[in-house]
Amino acid sequence: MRRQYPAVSIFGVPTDVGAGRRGASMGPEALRVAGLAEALAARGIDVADRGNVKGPRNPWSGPVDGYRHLEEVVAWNRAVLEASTAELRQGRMPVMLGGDHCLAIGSIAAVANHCRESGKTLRILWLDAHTDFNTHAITPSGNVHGMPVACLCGIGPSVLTELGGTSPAITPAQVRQIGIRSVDQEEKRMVHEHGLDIYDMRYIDEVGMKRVVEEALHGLDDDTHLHVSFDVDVLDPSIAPGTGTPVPGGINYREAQLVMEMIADTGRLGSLDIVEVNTALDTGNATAELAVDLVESLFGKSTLMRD
Ligand code: 5AB
Ligand code: MN
Ligand code: MN
Ligand code: MN
Repeated sequence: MRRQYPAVSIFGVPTDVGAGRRGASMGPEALRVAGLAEALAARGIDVADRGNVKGPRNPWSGPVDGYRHLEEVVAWNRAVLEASTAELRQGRMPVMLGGDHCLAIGSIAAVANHCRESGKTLRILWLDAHTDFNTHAITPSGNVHGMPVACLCGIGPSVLTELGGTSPAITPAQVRQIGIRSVDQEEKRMVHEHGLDIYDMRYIDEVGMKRVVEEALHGLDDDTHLHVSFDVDVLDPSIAPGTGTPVPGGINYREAQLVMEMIADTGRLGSLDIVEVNTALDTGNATAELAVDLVESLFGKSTLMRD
């Protein structure tokens, strides 16, 4: 039986101000060209493409006090927060197409507020090669796309930690990170100190993806809002080359599909980011096409169940 999904609202967030390489700003169009909206509509989902949220251009300047482009990152995230909040209030599912991963500060701040208002429990699945838990004091790059989880947990500049009004927006206990294989030296200390639940590649190798996802999804109930933040660099670069910070040793196609299928089975998906698609670095449009394929599984496509 086909599962019912809420109506989906797609937004492009063409930012690369949080990244260290240009080109993630082309991600939204790449995902559209790969047929994201059509794929969801073909699954019977009510889907509206709301176009792009607006933000400042990339000044391409260096870090100031440990942050690159902080003002621009804040402006983009205000727009994301506003767009997500409006859709959640209408009972729709916001799907944010990045763009670099800094946009998760706004998208998750909106979801966290929504959960507080509606009495739901928030669980965040962070699919990524990186933990994105840097601060201005320890970042090796100044790039804010390496900091969104810390900012959401209240560690960062007040313009970002207080973006949604409540700080911290979330607690580390709400987050599960899957596919991790690149954590900076000082960032390691941070994630241990804050008790992040990290399923790194070694753990995935040792126990298998099925058990990893079971553990990451443990404790979900009817009142859980599940937010998936899908950084395409979680995938192995051999299958997803179009991303700005590729790291070898990522999850393979079947592992990625299994994650998506198991999330679909929960029926609790409430919001989604698809980020870090960088078409300037891609082979054709392979990475966006793969992301769309995986999102179909996330929305219930399966081998044996009829649609
Ligand atoms: B992404 C790095 N840790 O902070 C840093 O792609 C990379 O959103 C961050 O996960 C990668 O610059 C950010 C070295
Ligand atoms: Mn990331
Ligand atoms: Mn990443
Ligand atoms: Mn990246």
